Amino acid sequence: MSQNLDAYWMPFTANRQFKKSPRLITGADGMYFRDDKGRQILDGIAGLWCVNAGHNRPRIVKAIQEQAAELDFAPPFQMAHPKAFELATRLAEISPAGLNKVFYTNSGSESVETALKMAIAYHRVRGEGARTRLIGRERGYHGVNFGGISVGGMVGNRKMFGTMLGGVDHIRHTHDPVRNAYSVGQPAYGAELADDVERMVALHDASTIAAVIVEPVAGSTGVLIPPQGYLQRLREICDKHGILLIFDEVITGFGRTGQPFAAQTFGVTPDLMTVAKGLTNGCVPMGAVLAKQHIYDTFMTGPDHLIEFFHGYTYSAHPLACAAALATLDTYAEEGLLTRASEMQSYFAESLHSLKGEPHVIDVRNIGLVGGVELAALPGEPAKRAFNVFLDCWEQGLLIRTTGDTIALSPPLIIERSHIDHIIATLRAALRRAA
Ligand code: PXG
Ligand code: PLP
Repeated sequence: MSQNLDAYWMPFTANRQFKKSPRLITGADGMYFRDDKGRQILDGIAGLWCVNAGHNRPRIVKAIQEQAAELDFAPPFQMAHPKAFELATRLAEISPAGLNKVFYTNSGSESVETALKMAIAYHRVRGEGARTRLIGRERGYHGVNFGGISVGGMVGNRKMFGTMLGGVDHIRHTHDPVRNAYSVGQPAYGAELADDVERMVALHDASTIAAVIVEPVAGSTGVLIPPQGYLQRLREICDKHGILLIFDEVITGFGRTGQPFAAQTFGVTPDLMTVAKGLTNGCVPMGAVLAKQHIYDTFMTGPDHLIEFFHGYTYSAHPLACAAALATLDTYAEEGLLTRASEMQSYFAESLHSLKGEPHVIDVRNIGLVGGVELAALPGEPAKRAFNVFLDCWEQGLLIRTTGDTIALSPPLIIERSHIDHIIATLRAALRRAA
């Protein structure tokens, strides 16, 4: 290895372990990565839950190349370029009913910050400026910026960073391995956990609460599927108290759960929805917040030469990202990818659940083309067993993801049955080898 690995401080990475034995990806195509040794690696996680149409899709590559040659950048403040509007219209068309205003960001983390700020500002513009509290959920992941880690609920992402945002509280998570282990699809037990929002209201009063933010399916924290009726109940309670409901669909968006968005899969529409990742098939960084018409309208007051919402990014609606996103939506539409997970999910679920009974496996969870396999932790060494399985799979030419002792699978939506067979066989063998 001649390359100098010293200067790059890698994100969310065990830097020292990596630099001792680097895993370098040098190319990709369809379901596969290629590494620096020329090996083909089956991508079991769509890059990082983002390459939903598979890698290096020609239509998207071409759109980015052409856009780069035509318009490199256009300032997004007081200016725009046509593709920004075209994309917003296209996004509104596939989004849950009523979510028809699109605000652009560059990542999931920025989408979360944007949605939280929108929620607080919305109430203020309406004359309820005391509604500033934000309610998140234990084990939530909402990116890494200060708002996101404040409403998030993963201790490792929070404990190092001081006091974060004030005025934030959390409802309990829904993971219940005692009652729900090995559920296929939505678990039966736990809808009542949504009543925690009522407890928040009893404690803080609804007049101080701006919004509740949850992932419809929690991904990063270990694939937690919402119990039957849970999201419906959250919706009802938020409505009752005038609290905005934000769905963070950064992972679940763009077909992961079987419909374009999890809101549609579960039949519950939020007031604000954050997306990123699959929006551009992971090709160019981009995120967005989708808002209901009435939220947008609320801001459209005052003299019309004044800015209504003091927020935005230099790279909001970046031309390269818009071009990539439009070509991505074309690819999804042409190949029926936004509903393909609903066709593949029963085969995927059956294969995944066949891991029950393998060494160390204590739970298997699934929805659409998302799978979680939870392992018993090595005594005194949390996360190590799953990480060892990850390393073993990599050696065998399969990329998976681990969080704590849960293995997460979220393959590209172009996956075929033969790939599923290969993923499960490789994982099974790795589990049998694992200490
Ligand atoms: N919200 C949710 C629900 C996410 O899953 C973000 C926000 C932040 O997006 P950005 O683009 O700022 O990373 C995410 C990101 C994992 C993993 O292995 C998941 C994410 C990021 C990194 C790792 O589960 N999700
Ligand atoms: N920091 C400084 C000094 C800036 O001037 C800007 C943008 O103009 C930013 C941060 C924010 O950068 P971005 O808009 O890319 O998020």
